[in-house]
Formats: sequence, structure tokens, C-alpha cells
Amino acid sequence: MSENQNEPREYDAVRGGQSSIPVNAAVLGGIPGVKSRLASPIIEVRIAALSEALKYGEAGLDLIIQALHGESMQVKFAAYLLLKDRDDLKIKAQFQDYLPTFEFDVITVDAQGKENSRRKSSAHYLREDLGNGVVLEMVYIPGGTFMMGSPATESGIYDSESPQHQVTVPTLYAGKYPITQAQYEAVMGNNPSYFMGEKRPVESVSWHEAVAFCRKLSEKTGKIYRLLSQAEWEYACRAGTTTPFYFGNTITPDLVNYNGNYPYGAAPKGLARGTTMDVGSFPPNPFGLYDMHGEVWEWCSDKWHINYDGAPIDGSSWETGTSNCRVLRGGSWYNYAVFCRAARRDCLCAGHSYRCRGFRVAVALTVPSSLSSL
Ligand SMILES: [Ca+2]
Repeated sequence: MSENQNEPREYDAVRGGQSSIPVNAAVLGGIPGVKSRLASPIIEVRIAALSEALKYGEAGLDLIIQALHGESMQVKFAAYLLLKDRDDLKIKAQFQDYLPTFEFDVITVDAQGKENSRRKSSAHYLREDLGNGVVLEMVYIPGGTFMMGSPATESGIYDSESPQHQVTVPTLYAGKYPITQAQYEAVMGNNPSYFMGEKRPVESVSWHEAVAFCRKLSEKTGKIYRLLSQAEWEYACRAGTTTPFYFGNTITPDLVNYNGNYPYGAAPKGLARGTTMDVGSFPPNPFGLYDMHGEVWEWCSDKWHINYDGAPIDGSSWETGTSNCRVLRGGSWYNYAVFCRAARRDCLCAGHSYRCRGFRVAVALTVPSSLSSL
């Protein structure tokens, strides 16, 4: 909120002299004032009140912790941003109950594909109940700025990955995995996949079918689910890395499901599985997203363009142009390693489908700019 938070709001009564407080009015300032604002029907007012609560020590912290239990995801998330860096076991336990996180290892490899670092990390995620025990997990992706496309020095690059350009992506949630067959069936009531398995990614879906899934999921949940834009996809895939893969300068079949007969860089040949695998079979990227490289190509929302001349720089989907094709990212079980690079782009007519193409979903969460940089 841009307005001065110390100014009275229309529902505040300023206490002056000996006059009594009007019935149903709030006192500006202090914990009572914060509590009153936290009861406001206006989400932005509630979020601003959380920031104010920080001024009031333990009592204020308790109010922020209580906000984690609320109904509004925006308010919960604002509370999370205010609390997340506090090293307090009481707070961390609350996160697990009301705003869950998951832990994972972030792995990097050397030029030959041998592991050369491993660190523990964690990410916050949302759980969407799709019924019958089927859950959709959406991982928090903090907004930021990155260089989209491949540098001229990268091996195996295509013209379609250039010019490299700076893009700013707003905060979003992205699917932890590509949409699985169980999730697709729970929403659409059918399963078009070639390689059957409820934990395997759904494939053989056209762009139109992927968009229809998002529409139906939105109706079911009341949130706006959609495909990722290609800018969001690449930003989420790179997760702060600038190498061809989030693992480093190459991949191996121990890290990614791709055609191991055709490795990248100095990595040795390896397994070509010739099929999809259960999602989450391989280590995730630094954001906690799985299977971005390989497994299935992922439909993005954008229309196809042969390069990035004129591309949006705000993370939005590129909707202008006349192409009937839509963008696919990340490569698949079928592809050589070079096709699985973070920068690599492919396309297919929106009505076509194939057994190496699936999708991942995104959901936006509006976070006030005053909090998004916390
Ligand atoms: Ca993928």
C-alpha cells in the first residue's frame, strides 16, 4: 500500500481529549488498532496491519502467527514473508501446519556429470485438494530478474534462443511436477496418456487440452490456474543458475530422463529409458521444481516466434503474432540432452499432441510490492 499507514482510515476514530470512543469504532494505533484492521474485509488493509503488528513485540508476533491460520492465501502469505527469516522454533512449527514447506537436496555436477556439490534447501508450497486423495502441490517462486535465452558461448544453441534479454518475472506458484495422470483424471475425467501410470506425467495432450484443464481446475478451486509463460518457465527452470542446465554444464540419466545415447558436453553416454517415469524421480532445481529438464516437454502459454525480437520483458505471455503454434520447453524422455537445456525452445501446432508432451501449471498470488522483496 502506498498511502501513509499512520493516517486514519475511514473506519478509524481518533481519540481526542476525554471524549468517549464511538460505538463500533477502532482506536488508531496500538494492538487494538492492529486487531481492528486485521478484521477488515479488505485484504490490503489486513496485510498492512500485519506489517504494523511487527512494532508490538510478542503480542504483535502472535497476531502475525494467527494470520497464518486465516482463510485468505494472500494474508497468510504476507504473514509468512514477515516471519520466514525468524529463527524461532514456535514459528517454524506453525509454518509446517499452516503454510507447509518441503526440504530437498540441490545438486550440481562437473563437466563430466559427476556430482560436485550438494546442499540442503527448502521451499514453501501450497496444496490443492483435487478430491479422492489426489493433491496438486504448487511451489512458491519468488519474483526476480534474469537473463532469458542462451549466451553465444553455449554449445548447441539455436537462433530461437536469442537475443538474450533481461526479463523481470513477478512472484508466482508453479507446479512442483508436470501435471500427473491422476491429477488430469481428477479434473478432466479422462486420461489420454500413452505410457500409463497415475504418478507419471500426463502426455498426448494438445495445447488446447492443457488450457481446458487449467480452466476446469480454476472453476474447481476458485483460483486462476493457467499455463506458465515461456519467460516464467525459463526463470523458474534456471532458478538463479546461468548454466545450460540447473545442475551445471551437463546432465546425466541419473539426474534427468532423456535419451542418454546423446549426452551434452563432456558427459558420458548413458541410459535411454524410452518412456516417461513417475514424476519426482530425479533431484529438483534450487526452487524445488522437479522434472523441468527432460521427462515431458511442457506446453507454455505463448504463441511461437522464431526468436526473441520484440518479446515481452515483464514475464507475460507473448500473445501477439499469427502463428498457430505454441511454445514447448524442457525436452523429454525422447530427446537428446541438448534439447533439454533451460534455454531451448520448441513449438507445435496448438491442436497436436504427442507422447513426449505434457504441461505444468501456474497460479498467481498477488503480494503487495512492499512485501514481495522481503
Ligand atoms: Ca520437463
